[in-house]
Amino acid sequence: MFNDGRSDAAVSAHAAYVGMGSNVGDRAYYLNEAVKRLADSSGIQVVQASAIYETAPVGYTEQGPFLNMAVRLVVEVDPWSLLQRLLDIERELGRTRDLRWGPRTLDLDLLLYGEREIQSEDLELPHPRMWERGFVLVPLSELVGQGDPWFESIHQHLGKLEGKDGIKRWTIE
Ligand code: PH2
Ligand code: MG
Ligand code: MG
Repeated sequence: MFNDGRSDAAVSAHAAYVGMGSNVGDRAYYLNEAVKRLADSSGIQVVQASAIYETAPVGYTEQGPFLNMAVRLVVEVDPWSLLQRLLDIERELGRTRDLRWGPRTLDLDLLLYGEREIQSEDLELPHPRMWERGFVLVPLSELVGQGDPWFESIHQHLGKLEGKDGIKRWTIE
């Protein structure tokens, strides 16, 4: 059968990491609900979740603080199907796209998928902006162990980051 690499016809299990953020409404509800919906998705297992962090907005700063976290998945779907599932969950939970980098109920970013490096119109892996973002790397570093192919890069970039002080462990108010 013709396989363009996007079909999940013969996809085996891969580790994948998703960064999550919310800064509108009941932020913790959106994050928890997203984890549940991911876990309920076929071909997707949630194997570990980081702590939740409260983080100062980066980029467009005239908006409220975010809650950010990351999850480690084992998936048997291809990267594009996983991305589509993330976009569907964002939409199910009320995400609208008004302003790039603006306030959002829920943002789910596919960060890493196995060792894959992909540059396509709809998907770039690793996520192109993750290396400069403490709100991504701090939770991600909880999940990526020493044997992981991305461990060194994550820790190198974390070491260079300024502004990690805008990132605080969050507990229920
Ligand atoms: N997401 C953005 C832009 N800025 N800042 C924080 N602290 N957390 C985010 O998740 C975030 C952001 C675009 O996706
Ligand atoms: Mg994002
Ligand atoms: Mg996004």
